[in-house]
Amino acid sequence: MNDYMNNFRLDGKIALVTGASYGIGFAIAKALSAAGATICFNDIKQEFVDKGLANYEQAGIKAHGYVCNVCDEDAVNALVKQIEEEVGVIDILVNNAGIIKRIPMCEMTAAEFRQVVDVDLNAPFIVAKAVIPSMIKKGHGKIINICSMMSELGRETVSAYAAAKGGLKMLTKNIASEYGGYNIQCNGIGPGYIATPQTAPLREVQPDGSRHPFDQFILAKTPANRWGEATDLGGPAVFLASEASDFVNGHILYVDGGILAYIGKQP
Ligand code: NAP
Ligand code: GCO
Repeated sequence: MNDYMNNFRLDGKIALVTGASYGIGFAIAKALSAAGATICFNDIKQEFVDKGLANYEQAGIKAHGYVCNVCDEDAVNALVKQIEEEVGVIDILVNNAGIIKRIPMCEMTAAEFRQVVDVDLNAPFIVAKAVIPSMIKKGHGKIINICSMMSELGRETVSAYAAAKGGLKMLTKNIASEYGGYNIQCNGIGPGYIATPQTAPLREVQPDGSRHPFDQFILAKTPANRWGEATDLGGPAVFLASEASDFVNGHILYVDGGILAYIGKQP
């Protein structure tokens, strides 16, 4: 293999991808595995972890699955300790686990707002805080936070999610600033609109067989004129997890088909 391309390899590296039984996390984990990484992932329930393990096995990947709610700091610290004992020190963290609640702000309860922020912002803080000390000892580390279009833009009904993902963008920059000197690079990936269970409600075929209005809206806003696939995120994740990006720090890499660059197709 061309020696330069070895910079994109992850052989010997251990990756923790949170919430990666399916969806974007699963696609990113598959790509990291294809580049040589050993995959660890978690989900909230054993049932989902088991389904995830089956998905990885079907993809020919021997992953390590754990039950852990990323909002629970004690559980996260125990998870990282268990991974270090059973698999090894985590070289790559992908903070992927996330939820969204689509509720008009004035109808959203404070508890619902806090729940979204807890998973989408507080948890990435908790998990990053748990893995950084060992990364410092090891002399390197990669942290990739899964941000969003809503790290830059707002829209109706996603106030909590946008606040959390906007905060996650700045947490990414702050981790990069605070720990870059330890050879830890912290960057974000900002997916556009990706076809996963999380966005399924936005793509439901209408009773008359037409596309969901939001589906049509996104196609008009996307130069690529398509929804993203979770697999579109694999290459960017491998790049940010690899030595090829050792001088990239505090950057949010938008993988959005051009949405953020485009005013939108004229109706
Ligand atoms: P998804 O299909 O809803 O999957 C989310 C995953 O996170 C699930 O495996 C879920 O586990 C897990 N999770 C949720 N809360 C958790 C918790 N407290 N502890 C542990 N795991 C938890 O979402 P996705 O579309 O793959 O999105 C993944 C990430 O990308 C999220 O951060 C999302 O905000 C972000 N994102 C998505 C899009 C998109 O268009 N899809 C675009 C930009 C950013 P359970 O199955 O147990 O709930
Ligand atoms: C929504 C969508 C988006 C995507 C993604 C876009 O309701 O607007 O769920 O928020 O999930 O975050 O980048």
